Amino acid sequence: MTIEERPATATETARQGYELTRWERRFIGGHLIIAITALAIGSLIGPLQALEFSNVDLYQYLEPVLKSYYQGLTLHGVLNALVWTTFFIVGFTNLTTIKGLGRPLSNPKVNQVGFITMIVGLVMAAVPMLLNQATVLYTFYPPLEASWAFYCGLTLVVVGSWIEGLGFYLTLRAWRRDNRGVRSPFIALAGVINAAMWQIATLGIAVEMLTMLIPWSFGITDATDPQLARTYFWFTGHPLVYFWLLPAYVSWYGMLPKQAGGKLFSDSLARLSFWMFLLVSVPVGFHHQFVDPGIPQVWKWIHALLTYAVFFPSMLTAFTVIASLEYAARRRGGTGLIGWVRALPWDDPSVTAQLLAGILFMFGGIGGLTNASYNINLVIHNTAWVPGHFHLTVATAVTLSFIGITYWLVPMLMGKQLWGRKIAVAQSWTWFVGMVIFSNAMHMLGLLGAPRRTPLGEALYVPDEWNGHLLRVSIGGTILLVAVLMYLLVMIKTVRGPKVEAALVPQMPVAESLRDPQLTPVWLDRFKPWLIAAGVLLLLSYGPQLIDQIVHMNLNAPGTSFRPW
Ligand code: HAS
Ligand code: CU
Repeated sequence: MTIEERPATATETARQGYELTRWERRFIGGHLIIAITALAIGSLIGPLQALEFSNVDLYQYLEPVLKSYYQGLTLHGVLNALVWTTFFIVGFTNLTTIKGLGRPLSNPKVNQVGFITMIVGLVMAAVPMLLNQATVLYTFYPPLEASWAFYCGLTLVVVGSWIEGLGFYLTLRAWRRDNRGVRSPFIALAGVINAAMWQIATLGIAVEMLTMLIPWSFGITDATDPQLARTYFWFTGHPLVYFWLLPAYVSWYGMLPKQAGGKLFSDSLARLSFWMFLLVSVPVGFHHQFVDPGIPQVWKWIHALLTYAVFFPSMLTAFTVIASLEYAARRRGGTGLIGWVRALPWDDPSVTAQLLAGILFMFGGIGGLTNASYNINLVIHNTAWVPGHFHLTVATAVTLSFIGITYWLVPMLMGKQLWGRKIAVAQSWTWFVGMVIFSNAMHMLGLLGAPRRTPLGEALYVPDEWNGHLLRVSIGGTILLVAVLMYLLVMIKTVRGPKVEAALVPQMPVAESLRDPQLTPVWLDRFKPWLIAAGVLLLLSYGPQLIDQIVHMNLNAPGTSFRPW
């Protein structure tokens, strides 16, 4: 079958011709510097945990800095899962808004204020973490209690991301006013949908912080309710994973096809999947609380069903992105049912990173469905299976994709060339191999009943059958350390490399769609119906149970700090 080509429209060409100003490059770059620094520190701590599983205790040598396994685990989780992701995503959404629309931010001061707020929050949260005053892991469940500065700092990071989100929305609105009747460019629209989803999602954590954790940590209230806090947390905690994932999807739909030499297979399906995420990302939080007492089964069951619904847009994504890739590969001469895969540009580190991220995400997605199945969840909940799952998702689908994006983005922002392309390709493969070993072993350990968040190397109850898997966790973790070091080497060398002439600097890849986006139905370009539907669904799926928990609030976790580590 041949698919008819369509030339880029004049408006598409004009938008893509927009050159970032010096301020814009520095502003986006500022987000990336913080993100990559957080990734570097966070991921260097990861192997300490992985090696601990084989009884290699490197923590003892770091005693002055890291007081315990749990302080390391907190830093690892917060820096990698919260800081690296959030700063990268907000920086990247600045880029997709500006370049997607082909115009500057309408209110750059708003974004500046947002960014500064995020930085202030980050510093406030980092200090107590480093001082062992916030060893509460990245989920900060009470009764574990952190210093007030940790809670206030994280709150400010979220508030800063809201402010930047407002800046994106205002820019899109200004563009729409000037381009009535024109479909919003996909990458810009998708970034703003993610920001909108994030604003709804973080209401849970905002209420948790403001009404529970912050007053509790200041001693204003003398006890708190761990069950209610967990419900607020997962209201935000589940959609948080899609806040991480959707920017990777922006790249998979909106950039990767271009990098592979093709086009986006379906603009409509791409938009539909983003709207579906806006609709069903939030009302699924109870799938993290299947074993929590105090939440009636019927609500757990409703959220289990809705989780199957949120599985659907990822299936759409798998179909559309792979179709786009196949189209690109066949244009490059690829043939065969599967053989076309070889014709993809595997020598391009940015492409390789994202393809490998996508391949592992298929397995992460299958594991997600396992988790979501109410009865099977009882087998894997709180076991090593869960970190096995999220290292395929956030630590690979998302992180390796973001790494792949930086392979063109950092040189582009700096007017340089990527240093060590071959090392960068090898870096992605190293990550892939390390993660296959690590995450498979974690999944197996989980099935055998090994608990998560436990220094198993010290545990006295480890049966012999765990030992092989524990060793593989350490081996996988060590390979991942090598991959991180390779990434940092490539980044540092690139940043320090010489400026090159414009023709050698990578361009931002923006994939056109096969069909003219003007043919995409209008209802896939409108916020209002989707926002209303999302609000109604949220009220129905959380409202009654949340009210019940608030009315029956049980302040049973004492105010005296509970700090075991
Ligand atoms: Fe999850 C726990 C269910 C996706 C992250 N998840 C977690 C935790 C994290 C996390 C961090 O229902 C632990 C939280 C904690 O600390 O307690 N998860 C799901 C489901 C999905 C899912 C149903 N999770 C994610 C994503 C994450 C993430 C994405 C981060 C980014 N998860 C759960 C549940 C739990 C859970 C329960 C609680 C477990 C418990 O008991 O504690 C789905 O969204 C997955 C859908 C994915 C797919 C895959 C589609 C495949 C694609 C790849 C295409 C391939 C390409 C490459 C492009 C259907 C799109 C082609 C390459 C070529 C060469 C051709
Ligand atoms: Cu979830």
